[in-house]
Amino acid sequence: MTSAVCVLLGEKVKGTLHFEQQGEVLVIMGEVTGLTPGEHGFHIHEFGDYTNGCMSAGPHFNPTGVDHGGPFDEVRHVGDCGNLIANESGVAKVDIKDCLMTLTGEYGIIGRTAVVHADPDDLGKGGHELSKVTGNAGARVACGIVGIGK
Ligand SMILES: [Cu+2]
Ligand SMILES: [Zn+2]
Repeated sequence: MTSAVCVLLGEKVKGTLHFEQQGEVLVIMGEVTGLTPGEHGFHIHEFGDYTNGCMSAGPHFNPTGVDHGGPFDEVRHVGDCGNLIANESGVAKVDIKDCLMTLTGEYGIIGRTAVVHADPDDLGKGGHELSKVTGNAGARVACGIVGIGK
């Protein structure tokens, strides 16, 4: 399996993400619209469960049981993708290359949920009580389950 797809749906925020495994690198490409300009936390959450909307996705995907961090930190959740950056029109181009998460296996994200947040992810460094848990990224404004791609 080398590709996956995710349709993000929220009240205002929408988007499509394409995931491609290129050797050790997982490439995530796509576009998200309807955001407020600026940074928005973006993560893979543990469960592919939408029974109660984005809240059912649970916490960040964290199979190693460590603190929250940024995608380039040594200490991070596998699901920590950092921030999407929306322009003045509320559009964020997604172009992420991650060397930790994969499509399948122990760190596999297929069947889990991608979540976009209302606020910036402080990457664990904000000094807030939630910094080391969620990056204090606020509400879940859109989410979608990562599925097997064509
Ligand atoms: Cu999140
Ligand atoms: Zn995290």
